[in-house]
Amino acid sequence: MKRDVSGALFERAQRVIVAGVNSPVRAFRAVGGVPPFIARARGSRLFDEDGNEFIDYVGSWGPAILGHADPQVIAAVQSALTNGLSFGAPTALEVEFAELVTSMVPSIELMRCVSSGTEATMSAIRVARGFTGRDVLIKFEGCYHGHADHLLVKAGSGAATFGEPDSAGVPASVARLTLTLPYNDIGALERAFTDSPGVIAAVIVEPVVGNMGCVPPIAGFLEAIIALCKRDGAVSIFDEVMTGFRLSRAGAQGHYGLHPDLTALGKIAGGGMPLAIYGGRRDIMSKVAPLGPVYQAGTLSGNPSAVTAGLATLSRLDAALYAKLESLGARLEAGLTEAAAKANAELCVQRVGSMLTPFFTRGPVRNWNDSAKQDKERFVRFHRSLLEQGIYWPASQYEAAFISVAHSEADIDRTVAAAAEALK
Ligand code: KE4
Repeated sequence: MKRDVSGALFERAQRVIVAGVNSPVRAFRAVGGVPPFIARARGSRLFDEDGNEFIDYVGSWGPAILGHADPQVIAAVQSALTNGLSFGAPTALEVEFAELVTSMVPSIELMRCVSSGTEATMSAIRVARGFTGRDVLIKFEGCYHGHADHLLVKAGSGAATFGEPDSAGVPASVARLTLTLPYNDIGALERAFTDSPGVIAAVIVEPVVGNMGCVPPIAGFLEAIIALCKRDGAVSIFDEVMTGFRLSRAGAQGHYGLHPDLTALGKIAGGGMPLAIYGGRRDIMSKVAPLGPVYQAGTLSGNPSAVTAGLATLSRLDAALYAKLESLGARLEAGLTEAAAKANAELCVQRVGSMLTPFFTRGPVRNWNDSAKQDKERFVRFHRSLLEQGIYWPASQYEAAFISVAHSEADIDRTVAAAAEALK
């Protein structure tokens, strides 16, 4: 596959942009090689600067649920742009958008728009701390919630000790306020509340994890988070930046029939434009300035073109779309599983709806320790072979792949055939 133009661009990029990319995973460090520089995208396809065409399973890391450059979304945004890019003032569009989001996700009574998933989770945690007057945060190993300091924390050396920084630049004093527990470990969560009653401000969780690969919750895990928070007066926060609108019109909470206290949304919410949301219980969100003492602000929050892209995207999410995504997801899962069996390859495919991950390890994968056992080299060979065959797969074994409603059964079947070749 010709990669000259991308190679030259990568050289230039690395001289002026950190590692040549504006977000680390794009640098292909986990899989090696030159990342294709994408020129344009349409439907299920990406086209790079060398003219190569790919079937895309990254979907901009989740937003492209309708497929790329959906004509209706593009037309709506083009029209909005002619009215001006940003006013820094309230608009009717934001009201329409917030009314749509709160009608789709019933646990959200009051919300705020921000510009990234990081801002959404960071703000949700701040309002939970302001509402409870408490400082301690619980998160789970393998879950990623954006790059705010208190979320770049790994489990401390002892089981119950508080966190240690998981990135340079994060003060130890900040990390110590974050307790990191194993995902899907109800007992560890119960013990955390028993050992530290009345000090936990919030528990934040990816209700279906995408950031250690696709790891679903075991029965009772999400319910335990909500119940234990309620009992102790802590705030339950579902980080649905990835799962929101992906798994149902009400995200994972709709899929599982649950009501967290607060929710963070992003990615699909803006249809690929910089737009994210945090919101939930009215009594909690009423603490946010200027109603209450918890400050949060943003120059471009809720800007008209991003909100227009969000409205045009969310308004298309109906039962028929989710039925098609489920059918395509099941077809890909079955095809990958069958290809692995024929190749006698140890592969565990985990999927919820249109997000899935093939784990090169014996399953099931229930938590970070399980996911970390993956055969990394096997994944690297798999990824490289798929790319050479025109399949653009997430460049890390710790990511979820996404299917859009623009994917066809022929796309899926071609991907399965490429995977069978990649597994040889
Ligand atoms: P952003 O700040 O990147 O918009 O959102 C952060 C975030 C928060 N919560 C969850 C569950 C997320 O998955 C993310 C971001 N996801 C990654 C991919 N796993 C974005 C890709 C990237 O970092 O370049």
